[in-house]
Amino acid sequence: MSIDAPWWTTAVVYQIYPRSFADSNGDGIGDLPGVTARLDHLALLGIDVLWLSPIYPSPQDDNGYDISDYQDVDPLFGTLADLDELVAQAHDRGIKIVMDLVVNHTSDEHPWFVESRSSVDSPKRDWYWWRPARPGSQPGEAGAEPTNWGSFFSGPTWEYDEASGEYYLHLFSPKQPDLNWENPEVREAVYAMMRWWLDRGVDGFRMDVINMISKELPLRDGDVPEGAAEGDGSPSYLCGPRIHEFLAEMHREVFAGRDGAFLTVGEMPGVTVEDARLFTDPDRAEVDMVFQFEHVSVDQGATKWDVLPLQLPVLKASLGRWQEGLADVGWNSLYWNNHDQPRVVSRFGDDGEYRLRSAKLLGTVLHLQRGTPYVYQGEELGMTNAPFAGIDDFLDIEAVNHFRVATGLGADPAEVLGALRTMGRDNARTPMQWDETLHAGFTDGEPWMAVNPNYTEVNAEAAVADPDSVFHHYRRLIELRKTEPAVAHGDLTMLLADDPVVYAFTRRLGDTELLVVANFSGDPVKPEVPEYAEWATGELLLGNLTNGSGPELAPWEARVHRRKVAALS
Ligand code: TEU
Ligand code: CA
Repeated sequence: MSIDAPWWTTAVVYQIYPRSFADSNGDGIGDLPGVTARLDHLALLGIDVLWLSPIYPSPQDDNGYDISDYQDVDPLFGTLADLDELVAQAHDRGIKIVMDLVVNHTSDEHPWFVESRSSVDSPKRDWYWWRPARPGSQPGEAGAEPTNWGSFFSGPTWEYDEASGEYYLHLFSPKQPDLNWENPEVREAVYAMMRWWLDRGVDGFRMDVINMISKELPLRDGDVPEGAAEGDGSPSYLCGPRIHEFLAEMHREVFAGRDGAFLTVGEMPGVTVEDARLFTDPDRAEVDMVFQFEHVSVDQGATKWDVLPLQLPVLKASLGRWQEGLADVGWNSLYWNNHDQPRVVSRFGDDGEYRLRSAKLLGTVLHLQRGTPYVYQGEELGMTNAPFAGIDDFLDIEAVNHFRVATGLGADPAEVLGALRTMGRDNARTPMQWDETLHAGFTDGEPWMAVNPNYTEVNAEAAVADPDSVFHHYRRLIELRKTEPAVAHGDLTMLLADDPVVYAFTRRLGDTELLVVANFSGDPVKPEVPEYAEWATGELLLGNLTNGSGPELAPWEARVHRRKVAALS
């Protein structure tokens, strides 16, 4: 069957967080030669694209998401020559490279910001968001900030610059000032930089918080949620009035008319299905797909630190709505994990008795949906959250600041720590577990962050050697996307919406129908799927138990059945 669809509809992307992937020179920090040396692991897994988290020169306030030079490599990670070598070696294996594009903000040490800050008359003053103190207040005093917004990393979004008597905007850390995309010079500089990377041979971009680049003018106070110290500025900066215009312009200026097969994915906190249809409609030429956040918020309350138990029907309703919403227009990205999320086997699975089985189940449920799956380093091993003993074990700026501010306001330290252990980004950033030697084979030196002690059991060498491992299950899932067209291109129908433990859906393309059934519990269950007895005696395309059969699913069992049906005309 020949299907006319973009190349990335059958692709799988693997995300590398370079600092935690593989260290080649014993300084305890992962680097580019380390990645290159491990490409065969990725080739064996069968992935098509590698997304590299930022490797650019950076003061590392937010582990590289604070960039001080967009057109070089931080010595921590290597050199431009190392990057060229990685691109060449990846391309040799048929793997494309997607760079992280962090252009909502720069580092405060980027020459653009240094220049902007130098004087109110600087030609680059307007490249960032400078504002005077709130009328009637004393510049620099608490409450004098131009708006009442709280930042993602605690505290206000405004930093006072004594020299000029003005404030600059930073939605994230004070070392991450927001660029002013209203200024056409900013946009042109970013597009020129993107073209430079494409000319160098990279294959696309993952665009950091790209739906925050258009701010609604004038900047104004946000509502203050109950119990919060600061206002919610998000209505002013999420999917602002010019966001579609900017992304269409970017596409025109950077990609249009260029030969090659590229991938663009926009990270978009707070994006709705309706917005995503517009962003990913091929006729509008903005981005290929977006990262939405709804399904990774179903276990969170008013803030991400307000941890709620998973309600499977809520998760299914959310992912199901995205499947439906982007069925006829646009395209989904599919992910459980990235460098900002806790490990999914600990979050939605069982990282104890059923670690292997539930990790495979989660992979199955995700990869059998319609969209482009993303695998985050270590997910293919079933890596788990880490046993952080105390606050000193947390290194992420978000965690460190949250602990300081929350406990300063009187929160119980034990409770704050509990939330950090469950939701903290550090869980994703412990070193990749390669083998059972000291520090899991990640480094010959002292790792920048402690290795999860379970590495003696959970590691790549053991997983590759074991045909029943999570690794080989992911390898089969990735292969299935290429060999069974219904996986990439079939339509999707959710089943059993209200079932508290069974995740079930069908996929259909032509005369092929697939059924996915998965038991999200530690008890056996009979799925109430219509005609399941027949399905169960038919073809089992893939499962996470060697001998899965019969009308009942074992604890954390997942099955993919296939049957032939009358083709839809
Ligand atoms: O993250 C954006 C984001 O909004 C969040 O998911 C963020 O990670 C945080 O958890 C909010 O609670 C992107 C990057 O992925 C993240 O690593 C960066 O810290 C952030 O942007 C700033 O560049
Ligand atoms: Ca290193």
